[in-house]
Amino acid sequence: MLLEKGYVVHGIKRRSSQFNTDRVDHLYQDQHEENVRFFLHHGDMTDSTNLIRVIQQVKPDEIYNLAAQSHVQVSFDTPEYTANADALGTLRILEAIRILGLEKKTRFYQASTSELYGLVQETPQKETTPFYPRSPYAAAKLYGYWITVNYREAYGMYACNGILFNHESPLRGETFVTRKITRAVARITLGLQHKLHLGNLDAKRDWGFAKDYVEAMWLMLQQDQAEDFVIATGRNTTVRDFVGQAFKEIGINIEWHGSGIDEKGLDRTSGRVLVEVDPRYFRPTEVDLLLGDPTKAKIKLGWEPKTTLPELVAMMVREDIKTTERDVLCKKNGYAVRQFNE
Ligand code: GDR
Repeated sequence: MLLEKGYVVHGIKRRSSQFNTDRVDHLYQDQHEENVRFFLHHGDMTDSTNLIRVIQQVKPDEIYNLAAQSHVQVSFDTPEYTANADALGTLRILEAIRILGLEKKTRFYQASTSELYGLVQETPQKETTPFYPRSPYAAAKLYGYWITVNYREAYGMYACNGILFNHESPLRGETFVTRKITRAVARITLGLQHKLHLGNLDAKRDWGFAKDYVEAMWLMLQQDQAEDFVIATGRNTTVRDFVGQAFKEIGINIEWHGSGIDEKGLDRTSGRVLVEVDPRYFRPTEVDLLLGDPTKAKIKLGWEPKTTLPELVAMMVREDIKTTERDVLCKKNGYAVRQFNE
């Protein structure tokens, strides 16, 4: 979106022994050509000196801090790393802006999250709803939220929080529930997978389309004054319903049988079991229900979501079928394809 708006964009990527840029490869520009507008620097949210150096080199007008260990369940396994990257990482960027004297130049966007609401205090959730984090991820993000507010108030920085509810797209990481489902639907229909194993089917999420949501992030940095905003659709759905909608895209009607860990989703026509519950995916503390109220964003930013959930599900299944067709071709010709479907 920023490239389309004519921005020069600098991103930070972590070093890995393999290429890890799949999701931005379509934006790649050969660095030897003229008028390159997209750059990637090696960096890490746990390394202050690195962040200071990159920000010193680039002197950005806007920083979007979307970097995080962002998987809620993984944060229970790696709580300290999550706190380091997500909480202290946010502080490191804010401090870098201050150390470099960029307080009046650089505007800062913090990717805050509906996970802050955690245990339900009020629905729908809005900017004034109290927070109650339910995971090491959410607790780390709580620090990120408040340190952003504090730097705005203490140093007059243009720093704001977008409290974004779940936002999905065909580029979503494969282990988040929506993409796990749409990818499984594609792989099941093309014969690369037999079943889909999921955790809590009753969880309700307010799912929107990431492409609509990035427009809101940008708008938040174009105002006269920095403020915090909830970005959501105002509608929610259970994981179970999402599964049903995704299978419908390939002409399968799912019928649910049993309850709790014995619940199963069957293909109504063939009777074949396609979905099973695996308690390994249950979280020690769960966020049962998220439903956002985006009224403030509508009034002050003129922002509204454009894409409905059925459109989003259809898009994700369609794209996963394309990728899976490529995998099927590879497999047929003796090349290895990715097996992980966790
Ligand atoms: P979430 O997204 O935790 O809301 O955080 P996720 O898609 O991981 O889970 C949504 C809900 O689905 C339930 N669930 C499962 N989740 C996963 N990942 N895998 C499963 O097999 C499964 N089965 C059921 C979960 O328990 C949960 O209730 C996302 C992340 O992108 C955060 O970084 C971001 O801050 C918030 O959205 C907004």
